[in-house]
Amino acid sequence: MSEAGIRHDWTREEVLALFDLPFSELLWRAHGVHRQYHDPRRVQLSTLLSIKTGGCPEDCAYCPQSAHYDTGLRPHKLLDRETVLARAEAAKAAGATRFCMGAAWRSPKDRDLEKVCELVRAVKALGLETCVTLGMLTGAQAQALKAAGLDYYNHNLDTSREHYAQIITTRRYEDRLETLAHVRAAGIKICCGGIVGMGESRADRAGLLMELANLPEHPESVPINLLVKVPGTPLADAPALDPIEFVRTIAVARILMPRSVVRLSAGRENMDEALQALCFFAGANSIFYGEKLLTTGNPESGRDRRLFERLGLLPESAVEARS
Ligand code: SAM
Ligand code: DTB
Ligand code: SF4
Repeated sequence: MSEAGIRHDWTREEVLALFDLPFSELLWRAHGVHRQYHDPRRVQLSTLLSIKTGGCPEDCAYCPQSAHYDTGLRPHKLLDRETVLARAEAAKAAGATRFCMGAAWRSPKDRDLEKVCELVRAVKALGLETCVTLGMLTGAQAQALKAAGLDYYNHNLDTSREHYAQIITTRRYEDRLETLAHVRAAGIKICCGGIVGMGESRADRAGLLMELANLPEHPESVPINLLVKVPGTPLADAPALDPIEFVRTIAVARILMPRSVVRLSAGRENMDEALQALCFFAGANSIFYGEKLLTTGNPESGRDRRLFERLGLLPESAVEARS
């Protein structure tokens, strides 16, 4: 069903025309959409934990966890329940409303999925929203996660259809879309976005956002990651993305997916606070919060809290997140 202002038929030309707008014009439009659909003062906070690290058989060129590259990462097997719960409690105490658990799998084995379902139940019982990212899922696996009470599944398209083969050769774009369809059919909310700064063109950035906006339903959560360049990965020396172009990407995502929560995701350690402020103005209303992403660094929580104070932003509280 379509709703006024919500479209699923964007062409790449239309999306590129938004990217091509004078910067202030683009920001003005994006902020207008943002105010129409969201309280511009509110920011949602998600904390990440890598529950299974490294040794992944996939060859994603950006990823420090791929077994194809030597990044000096210390791998570990699936963490136990106590360890995960302690981290979730700490995230809640620091003010996060959602706890996102990531595993470096191509797809989970059913035995592992059962263990993740237990983790989901336990984290949810703390009063946190739950999100997991485990790679490709079957329909039955998505239903099992739903039965465990999972709120969100993260599965990114990562880049445009055309650029995809430059980044990953061990799975297809269609595989990603199929998993997203299983997650949707199971009634789990979708967290799906991508990475910029991987040497892609503006047409690729437009292509990624077009694919996201033209999904049958917009993802509830859209993470926009700026590549974290990890030594040892093929993209370690990717050319830096112009920060203004990053803000444009956030603004276009906001215009294309008005109701979605757009997350200013990986890469904030390399952004100054004025740039982050511009991203919030352009329509970002969520961040990854806490000292670590999955394996790389993220700004310290106290610093983020001070930034919110300086900008007059209000983190969403746990009570609101559940209502
Ligand atoms: N293995 C699962 C998968 O790929 O679906 C889940 C974990 S994977 C690490 C989750 C997402 O993290 C990837 O889809 C990618 O968008 C993001 N990511 C990984 N490495 C990154 C990096 N160096 N910079 C920015 N984002 C990254
Ligand atoms: C997403 O879009 N970004 C997060 C989360 N979903 C799983 C991961 C970012 C990972 C950055 C590199 C690392 O820390 O390993
Ligand atoms: Fe594996 Fe996910 Fe990293 Fe790709 S992004 S190598 S699938 S952990």
